[in-house]
Amino acid sequence: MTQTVTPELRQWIIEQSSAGCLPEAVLASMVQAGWQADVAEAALEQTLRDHLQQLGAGRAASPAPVTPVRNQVGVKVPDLVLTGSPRRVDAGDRMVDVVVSMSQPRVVVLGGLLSDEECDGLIAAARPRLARSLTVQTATGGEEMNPDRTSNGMFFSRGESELIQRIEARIAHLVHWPVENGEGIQVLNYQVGAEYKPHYDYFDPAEPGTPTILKRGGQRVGTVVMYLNEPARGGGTTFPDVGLEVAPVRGSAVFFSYNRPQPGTMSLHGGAPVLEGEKWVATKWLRERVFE
Ligand code: PD2
Ligand code: ZN
Repeated sequence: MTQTVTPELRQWIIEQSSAGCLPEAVLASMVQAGWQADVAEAALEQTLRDHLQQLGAGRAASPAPVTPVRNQVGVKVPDLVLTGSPRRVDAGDRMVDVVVSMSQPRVVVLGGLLSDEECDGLIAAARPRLARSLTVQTATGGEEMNPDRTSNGMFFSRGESELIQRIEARIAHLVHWPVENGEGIQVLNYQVGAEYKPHYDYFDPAEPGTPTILKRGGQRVGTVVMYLNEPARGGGTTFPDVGLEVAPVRGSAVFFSYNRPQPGTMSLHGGAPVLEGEKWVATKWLRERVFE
């Protein structure tokens, strides 16, 4: 049976949201009241979008919608819910600090995502498995040694240990994205002089190998780079389009998302050369769909 979205329902959605109810809570109430989840979600998104547009008619800029946004082909992207500008957000098993939040590009810097023990545990488990980093070669769909990336790295399998499971569950909770849509966590080690030149994490749609890569989980739509130690100088994560550099602070992380595989997302980013000391990071890439 098709359910029709009535003006009364739209009014109710606006009232709940204006009273400070999070979109997730409004959605849950609608489903509990008998609305089909997909109908309820579409009604919620459309109503809030229309409402924001009306509110924004006389204003300079309206706030970005807090429900996961969809791109032009209907793809949702991972995101944190930062309605009301909270200082800290719930990551399931711990609270995490919101240090910086930027909408374009979508970038959120998080403090205290990992404990010191978790950082050390990741480094210890990764160290014996390090090899010179490869990158996915979009020309063929294979992997290649990339001179733009002079770090050593390794991949954990998803869920391969209790520590990995715990971190994956925390990220999934934080950015509202299923664990199953994540690639295995990658750990990178940069020595002095090593860097990762600016690049996009999504796969270039113009490259011939991209369709093959996309068969497994679709596009990358978000990235979490977690800092496991602190180089004495250098090694920040840069976003050249907006002149932003995120300092590698142990236990903190930078999350960024890109709702379409295009430079217009301004998600160009790089790992600046390490000038003193060494740098350890763990990267989690998030895909559109289940990544088997
Ligand atoms: O290590 C970094 O700061 C960094 C920079 C850019 C990591 C990545 N990209 C990545 O793993 O994609
Ligand atoms: Zn990257």
